[in-house]
Amino acid sequence: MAVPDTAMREQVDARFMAAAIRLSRRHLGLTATNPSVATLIVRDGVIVGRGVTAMGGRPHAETQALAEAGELARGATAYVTLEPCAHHGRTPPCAEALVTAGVARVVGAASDPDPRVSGRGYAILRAAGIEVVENDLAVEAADMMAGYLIRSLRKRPEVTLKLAVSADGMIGRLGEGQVAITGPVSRRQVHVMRAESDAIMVGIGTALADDPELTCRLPGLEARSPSRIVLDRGLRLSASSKLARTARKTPTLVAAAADAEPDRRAALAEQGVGFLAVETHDGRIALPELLEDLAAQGTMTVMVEGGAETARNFLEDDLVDRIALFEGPVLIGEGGVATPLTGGQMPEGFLLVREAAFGDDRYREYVRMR
Ligand code: AOF
Ligand code: ZN
Repeated sequence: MAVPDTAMREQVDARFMAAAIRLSRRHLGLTATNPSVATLIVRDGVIVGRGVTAMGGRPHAETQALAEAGELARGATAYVTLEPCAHHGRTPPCAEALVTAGVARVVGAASDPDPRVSGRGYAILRAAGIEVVENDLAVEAADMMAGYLIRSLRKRPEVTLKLAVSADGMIGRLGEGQVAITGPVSRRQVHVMRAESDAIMVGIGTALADDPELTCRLPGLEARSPSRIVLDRGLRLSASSKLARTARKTPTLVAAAADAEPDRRAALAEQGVGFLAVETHDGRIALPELLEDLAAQGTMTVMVEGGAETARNFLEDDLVDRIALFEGPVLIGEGGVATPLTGGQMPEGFLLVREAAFGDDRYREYVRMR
């Protein structure tokens, strides 16, 4: 085969890296505190090995892809969505595994901020004479593993604010439980987002008004429901709520003041509900400290699902990294609860990164530029 010129080679690399990034999506929400990484081993334009970080974080993607490729890895190109690790964990470093397998070329996307890796992974490869290309589709890969990167660099989880807004800018109706704003396609999309998150969070107002389940109920993905966290400083959640009654199946955690309502706490604990002791500032939960605690416990991604007050608190504290905006065609009218976005506008510094039509709804996703 003729040696492709540089532009051609870059195109081929970008195509395989895009495929690797798509593959890495498969285990989002299942690998904490490890990122979901993917590896493709490509030989003469054919994929001969593929791997995604396993559930729970090990084995790493490279090990699995190399095992699948076997002898075909010798002389091949490896596409890795994250710099290969350089540290000894439960297995030897992936960078060494790539060297041992005789890979000729490694194309990497995101760099690994983990101090045990950070540049060392690529250095091991280069020292062994492997050709290394860094930062291929780095932005796309970083977007996919934003939770891992934000937890590593900022010591808190990535926060995604999910909003369903009506055509007249409302997110619900006062005093009413769940009001249908978006259609079935959006609903399924929200369930996928839940499956890909490490935790879902709501305020006690929403928990009381809606009595929600906050699980992933897509056929086949039910087991991927993440922990549900209720911001409930004064411990008002009832032991007969769905969140409490299903706590043994899908973890429910209540973020409450340590001394709140001991009787109610005992009743909830009996149902299997867990507790997160929180500090309060000016009568409300100190969100930065809570997020710090969650990150320390391993949480990389949190999806905030409501309601308006909770959303406003996260926005005011500048703790939102991503906004997932679902806009439905319905009108709420009288008694509507307005969107927490001031003037219906996206806050400053958010960039539109994705747009889609979900049935009659319009979806737009924004990422905070730092
Ligand atoms: C890779 N390939 O698929 C992933 C990597 O606890 P350990 O030993 O599994 O190490 C966790 C670190 O491994 C994590 O912080 C990150 O640096 C790296 N993740 N590395 O080579 C993978 N998931
Ligand atoms: Zn590794």
